[in-house]
Amino acid sequence: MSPFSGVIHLQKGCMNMKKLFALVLALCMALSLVACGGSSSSDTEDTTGDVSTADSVEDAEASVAADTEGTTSDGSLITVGFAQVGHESDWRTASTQSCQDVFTEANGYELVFVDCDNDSATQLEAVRGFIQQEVDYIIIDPIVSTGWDTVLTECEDAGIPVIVIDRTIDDSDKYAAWVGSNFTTEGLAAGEWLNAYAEAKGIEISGILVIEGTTGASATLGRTEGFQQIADSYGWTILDSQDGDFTQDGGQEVMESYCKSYEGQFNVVICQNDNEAFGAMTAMTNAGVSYGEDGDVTLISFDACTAGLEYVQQGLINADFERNPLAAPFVAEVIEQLEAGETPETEIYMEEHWFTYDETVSSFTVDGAEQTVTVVTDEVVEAQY
Ligand code: GYE
Repeated sequence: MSPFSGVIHLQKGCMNMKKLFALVLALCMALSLVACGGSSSSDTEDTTGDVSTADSVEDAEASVAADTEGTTSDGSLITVGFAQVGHESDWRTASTQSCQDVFTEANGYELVFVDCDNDSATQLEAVRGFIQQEVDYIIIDPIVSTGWDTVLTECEDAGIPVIVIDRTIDDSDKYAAWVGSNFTTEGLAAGEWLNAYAEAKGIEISGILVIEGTTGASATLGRTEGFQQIADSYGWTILDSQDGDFTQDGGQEVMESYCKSYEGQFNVVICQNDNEAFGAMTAMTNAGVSYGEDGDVTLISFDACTAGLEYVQQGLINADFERNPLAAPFVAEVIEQLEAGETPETEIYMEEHWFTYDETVSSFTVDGAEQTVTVVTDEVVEAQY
């Protein structure tokens, strides 16, 4: 990754007429105040002061909240273009909401939001549209992990810093920072939890079916890779692994076909997000296959959104591996650092938790690192996104 913020600031200063005009206006106002004998402080706050790296969402949120009026030295709003993946899941809704809550006018931002409807061409178009609009910053949650270098070079040439959130870009380093978590770790955790759970319950894993997320998404690649590593190490059989596109309909469709093709051959289903799990549950119920705490199938999911955790609490999903969707406060902090001419961390990791319905497995290890498992209670559900 290339922290090219310094260069960008110079270029931004040269090219952004809107800001230049606002600066001239602010200077005139300041001069007229001095002429009247008043102080030079204004309603708008210069927020280009020191910003520390957030240790938690709360810290980052507090930092954003503290800067509620005008975040540039000239008092103009900071324009942020966000090329969002789409609206395919509960997780996605929470991610969008996080940006809409943080990048408000009250916080000194103008948000230009594009829902790319899970279409990579639309996402590239959205980014090019932001360049034309001369936004100040671009946020991308990349639908797929490749095909980015050309458009990111265009952003760099235009002097617009890009901040990548959640999914990763694997074929370009032309962005200022990435905020997210490690998908492979999520897959590894799911695998090691399953091993500990099967041992504790005396379950012999007969066959595993995986419902993958969108093909080419780093979320899919990492979760698949992590779980596969564990399956290989314990000699488990993965019978099939098909794309459910991170949607409820996709999960249901794939599970319906699995129930027909692999009848009686599987006792573990891995859904790479909660919405797929909801669809798979419907398909299994319709096919007379029981799942969860008292069922024949151990059902594992990822994301841990509120609805997912409710099913975990009821013992219908055995375990859920969280992905934190609340990246926006961290992104705001990155923007503040760039505004201040500082170089942000290039990789910012958010904390995540693993959830289950009872104490059967309260901890396990991944690559020697101790992992704790949270039992879902009403309070846990309520606190979730
Ligand atoms: O798991 C899924 C969403 O990129 C982590 O995308 C995200 C994934 C998430 O549609 O629900």
